Amino acid sequence: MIGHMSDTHLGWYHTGERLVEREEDYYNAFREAVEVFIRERVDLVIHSGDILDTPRPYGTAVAVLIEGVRRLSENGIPFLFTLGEHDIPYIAGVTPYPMILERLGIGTYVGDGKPREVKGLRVVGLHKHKRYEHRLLQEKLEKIGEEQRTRGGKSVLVLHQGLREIAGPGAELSLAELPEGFHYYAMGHHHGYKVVDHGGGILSYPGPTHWVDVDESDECGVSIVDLSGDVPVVHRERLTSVRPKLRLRVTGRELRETIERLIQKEHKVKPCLWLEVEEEGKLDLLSIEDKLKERYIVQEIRQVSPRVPEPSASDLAETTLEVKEKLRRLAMEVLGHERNTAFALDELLPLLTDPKRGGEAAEAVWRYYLSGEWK
Ligand SMILES: [Mn+2]
Repeated sequence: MIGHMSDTHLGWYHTGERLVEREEDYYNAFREAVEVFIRERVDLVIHSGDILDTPRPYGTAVAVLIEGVRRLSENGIPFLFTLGEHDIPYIAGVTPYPMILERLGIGTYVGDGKPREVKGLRVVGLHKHKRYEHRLLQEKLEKIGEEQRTRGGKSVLVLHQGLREIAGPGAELSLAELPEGFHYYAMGHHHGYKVVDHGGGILSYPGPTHWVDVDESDECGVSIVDLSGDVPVVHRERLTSVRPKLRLRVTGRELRETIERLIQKEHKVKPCLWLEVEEEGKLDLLSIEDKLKERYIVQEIRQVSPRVPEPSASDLAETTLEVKEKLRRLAMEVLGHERNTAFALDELLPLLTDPKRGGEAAEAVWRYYLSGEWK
């Protein structure tokens, strides 16, 4: 029995000010996941990456991580992990924080492509590879696939990558690029729960232990994977500590009634709230927030024009794709090099547009320069 978790994002923090209450959400979900694994008596735990929310975390995040993994260790449960893009420092040669688990003797890093035997199970994995490292990733996957073909016994492949069949055309890999013959593919990176057949085995994303973005589901959990039969059985455990979230769009006329209804509701934990109000006239957004913040963590209250219809999800996806394509074409014209374009758009641009990570952009450029991939 494997306990499979991913994307715990410990040390999440709000842009600008520190929202301690929200930061705690990720610690609570992680602690609950550890207790679920102990209760379910799993033989080992696999973490598929994005353990931390930032490669430069608060000390609290590292302390919570160590405490949780130590609890597993004290219960005889080995902790195997790989690294996601949120765990990997942009400065080349710097040791990522989660590696401290190895130094303490309570965790085993499996993201280096070297197979390990743990309680009779063969586990091999890779850390997150960036889009401009695609060729390198393919080579490593091929090598892992070749080694696997000559092996018997139960085996698990651990990866932190997006798959086009699951996450859409923007993802780095397709299912066909993954080697066959593993019993279980323990995936991380995609923030949603997914189980599919692959290569004679089962591939699964448990999704995050706590949602991160407004669009993600607040039904989060971990997986208990039963490897005793020929085909693995994935059992889902919902985490009950996860903060509920609510996203509403109302007209100005419905506003008063909506606020009344919202503040009358009792909640065990304050839900996060996003509210859009369709109104032409002036709205006192601050007084709306004042009324709601007793019962909700108000993430955003926004006034929108009633004349602009809400774009459908498919409209949005299409526009986003068009913009992305155009951006890629323009960048190709200027840079004239596919890998440099991929670096600029997929690595550098997200850092430069994220107020929390903007400072890492220069380090990213150095890392890319030193990798020699730009040549
Ligand atoms: Mn993640």
